[in-house]
Amino acid sequence: MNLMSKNSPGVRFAELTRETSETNIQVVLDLDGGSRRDILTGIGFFDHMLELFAFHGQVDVGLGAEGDLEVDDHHTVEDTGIVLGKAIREALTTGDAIERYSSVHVPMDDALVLIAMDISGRGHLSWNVTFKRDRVGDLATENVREFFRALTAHAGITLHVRMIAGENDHHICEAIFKGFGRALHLATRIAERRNANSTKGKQD
Ligand SMILES: [Mn+2]
Repeated sequence: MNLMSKNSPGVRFAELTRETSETNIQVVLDLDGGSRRDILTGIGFFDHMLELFAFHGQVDVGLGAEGDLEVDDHHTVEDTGIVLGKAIREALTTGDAIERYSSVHVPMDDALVLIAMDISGRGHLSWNVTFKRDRVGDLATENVREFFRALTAHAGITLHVRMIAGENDHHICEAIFKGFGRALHLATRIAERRNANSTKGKQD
């Protein structure tokens, strides 16, 4: 699953493996990639969502997860969030000042969501989304929140996800994952202005 060359200077890149009794997950991430993706979690709809995140986030992602799906999808989805969150935090350790803040409104047919983020170093998720169904494909809709809760906690991102409209759960999920990708892309751009994101002159 080696998608890109490692140790190139200035590349905002991370490669992580996390193994527990419940899951075994590997991630490679390049924040300045070109949307190359190699994603397999064993949960088809979740793969579809992670593909949309990578495409709209303009990041290269290699992700393989083997989880205890015989139990259910919870551990695999949550632990994928943990590892992806850690990879985002690690890829941002080049010390470059970044824009840090971003917000996007993303429509997907009937669905419309607001995604607002602050790469503050503090993990926080504010979630205002209601689904109609318990599952979309083989992904439990309750675990979409668990994914973002785990990711934001380990990435150190403050994230607000607000569903403004939406009838179809597939569309709502697409709007959320596309929106998260687009917001992450904007917030991780190198800042024009030095000390761009805090009056404290450092990440506060
Ligand atoms: Mn779709």
